[in-house]
Amino acid sequence: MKQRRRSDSPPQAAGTVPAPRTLQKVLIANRGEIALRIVRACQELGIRSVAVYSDADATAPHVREADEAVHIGPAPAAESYLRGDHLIEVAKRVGADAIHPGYGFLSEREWFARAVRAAGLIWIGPPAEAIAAMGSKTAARTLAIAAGTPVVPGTTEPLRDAEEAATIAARFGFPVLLKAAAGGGGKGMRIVREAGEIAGALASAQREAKNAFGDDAVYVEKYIEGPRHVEIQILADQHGHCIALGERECSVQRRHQKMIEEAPSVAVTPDLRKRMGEAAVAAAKAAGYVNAGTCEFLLAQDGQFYFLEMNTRIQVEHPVTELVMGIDLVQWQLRIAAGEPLPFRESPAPRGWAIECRITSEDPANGFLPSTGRIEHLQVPTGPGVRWDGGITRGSVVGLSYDPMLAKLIVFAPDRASAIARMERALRELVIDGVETSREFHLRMLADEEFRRGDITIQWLEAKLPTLLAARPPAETVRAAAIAAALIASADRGAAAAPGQLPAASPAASSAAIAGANAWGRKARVEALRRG
Ligand code: MV4
Repeated sequence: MKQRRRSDSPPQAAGTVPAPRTLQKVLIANRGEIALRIVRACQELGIRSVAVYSDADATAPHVREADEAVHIGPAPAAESYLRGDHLIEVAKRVGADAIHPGYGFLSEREWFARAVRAAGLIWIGPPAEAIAAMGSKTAARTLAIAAGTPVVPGTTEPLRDAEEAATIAARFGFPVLLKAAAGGGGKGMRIVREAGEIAGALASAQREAKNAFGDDAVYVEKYIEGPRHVEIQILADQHGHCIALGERECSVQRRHQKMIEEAPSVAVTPDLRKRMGEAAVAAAKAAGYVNAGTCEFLLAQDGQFYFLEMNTRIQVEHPVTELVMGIDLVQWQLRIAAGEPLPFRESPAPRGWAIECRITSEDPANGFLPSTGRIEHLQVPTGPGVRWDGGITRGSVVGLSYDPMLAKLIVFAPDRASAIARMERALRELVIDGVETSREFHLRMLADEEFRRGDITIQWLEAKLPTLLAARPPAETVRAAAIAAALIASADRGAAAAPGQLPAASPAASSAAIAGANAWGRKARVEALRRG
């Protein structure tokens, strides 16, 4: 077990806000950009941070920036970041008094929250009971109904058979949606548009639910056509105060993976924000919620909103809320866990506009296949209103062991149009060489007229995909490709390079360096070919 300690980091640097006294040292049971985000929050509060890392992450930014780092095992998450028992042991050994789980991995495992508490450590998240209450979709629905939070018309009891399913569907009217009670992420979901389809749909939904969750319970909801996905951020302290922090518009998604998020939503008026906020707070209070959490809603075309589920963790897209609300959510997770009361009783109004693009190592031109490799070059966008929450540096190796999200690019501007312009500028500044990324695809989405009008639903991206992929590459990509193609052609013809302009000594080596070994050159050739 390797352990590193930094000597240049005093427990509390001058000028920082005093650390909540009960939190002196936090173990971060995560990796990548969110682990680094939590390290930064700890530093600003004068709290010591302990990173953990697998074989694949020994030189990762979250490891480098934390005060201490502990090696926890091989690359596969099941043998490292998911080893809850081991992580608790490590926390005890290094003298941490708390564990922050980030998102994904162990963040929503009820047993882990319980085990952390049982070990005498502070869990920086909601109570295990609240995680459990929101873990089952039908239990969450029952809880929301009791709290007066609107849910989609439907049932809360598992269906017994196809006959019962048909009777209930007829009552709510087609189309209906069959959903797995233990579900999430769209698994075990079937749209049923007419009575004849229901028996087959029920059987396949039950089979899929059984395989995915070990539980074949399936229930019925009215199917909402063409809604937006709008979620409400909440913060709840240990003293019974819970506030809503406005909405995030998360409709731009593909296969349940969000690609762009923004705050506020073009579809949410101050009155709707107030009603959705109250609905989210009521559901959270009914679950005994403490810490940061998010209620997911469908916002239908007629303006009705329906509670779907609650995410009992900090979410990937939390920065857009931080920017428009002027609140550091991760700092507040730490302060709440330390017992500090929330300083406000009323929901603040959002100010300005924030947009986030999830930069992934996926190749949109190739069915979003994960792309692997070494980051050979990285130029991070900067300048007014730009924030980069990233987990990579030059030299990082992107493999297949973890999620393909490399970083989040977030912008903040006075209004939506200027936020879009700022994001386009920032995406153009961004250079990632070595793996394929979603960068250019993000530029294509932002250029779309419907997106620019805010005219988006949860179906928008998947419906637009063929058009977006067929679109001409952006002008600056074509220009770069043309220049690269000219250089390559020149080198291929054996022309002598001007001194200092090409990386290698001989024309043949130059050609190889640009065309083969250099991923940028390769990409340029592809772009140049695509033009022709
Ligand atoms: C729905 C729905 C339409 N009507 N429920 C997808 C995953 C799960 N969290 C809930 N989901 C949906 N539930 C009714 N009654 C449409 C979806 C849905 C969806 C919701 C949020 C974000 C993206 C989505 C993509 C496809 C379907």
